Amino acid sequence: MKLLIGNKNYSSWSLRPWLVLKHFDIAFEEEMLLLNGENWKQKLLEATPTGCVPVLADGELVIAETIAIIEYLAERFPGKAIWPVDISERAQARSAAAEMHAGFNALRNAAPMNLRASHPGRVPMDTIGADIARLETLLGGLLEQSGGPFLFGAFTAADAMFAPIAARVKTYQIPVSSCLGDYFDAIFALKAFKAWLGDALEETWIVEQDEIDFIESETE
Ligand SMILES: N[C@@H](CCC(=O)N[C@@H](CS)C(=O)NCC(=O)O)C(=O)O
Repeated sequence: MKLLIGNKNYSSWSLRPWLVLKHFDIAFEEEMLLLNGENWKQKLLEATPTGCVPVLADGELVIAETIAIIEYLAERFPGKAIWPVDISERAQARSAAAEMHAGFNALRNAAPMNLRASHPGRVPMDTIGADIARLETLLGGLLEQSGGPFLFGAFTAADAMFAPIAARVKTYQIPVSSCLGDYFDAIFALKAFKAWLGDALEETWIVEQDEIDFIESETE
């Protein structure tokens, strides 16, 4: 099984299935396709069905789209509890994951994942305030229900879906409640997340469109 991923510093979508594979101890190879450099988009289009990462290859089968990859892993490894075991919790987990996949656009656009950067206060709260409020309600409600440290107690794919939010909150020092702060700390403390972070911090590539200076210059 091979996962095609983007630069670890920036590729928030790649992080999600990578965390699932790593945390649940599923054997896989990884191959990085850079999101920068000469003809990077052309190379991505040639190597993937959608011109985007992540992509999972399992033998002849090629799966694009983060949610589809995670669902495939959950079905391929049914003993791993990638989603919560309880049917109601599983539905809640999938609902949260789908909401993350389809939404939070203001936060995603204004505050791209950039693990090695520190840009406290650079993201205007009037731009991302509604998304943060929704995260407080959604994640806060699930954490209250489970008692933490993860959304459904133990780490599941739902937490993998929100891991890049933890990264964004840290990079831009976005104010959140202590409940969400503790949750994001738990993600940062996860062995699999630390492994990704360690690799990301060693990268030196710049993906200009994911840098806050570039985003600010575009919105002026
Ligand atoms: N809907 C896709 C989104 C994937 C995505 O946007 N990946 C980014 C990297 S994090 C990408 O490939 N960007 C290249 C581009 O959009 O040209 C998914 O869920 O996997």
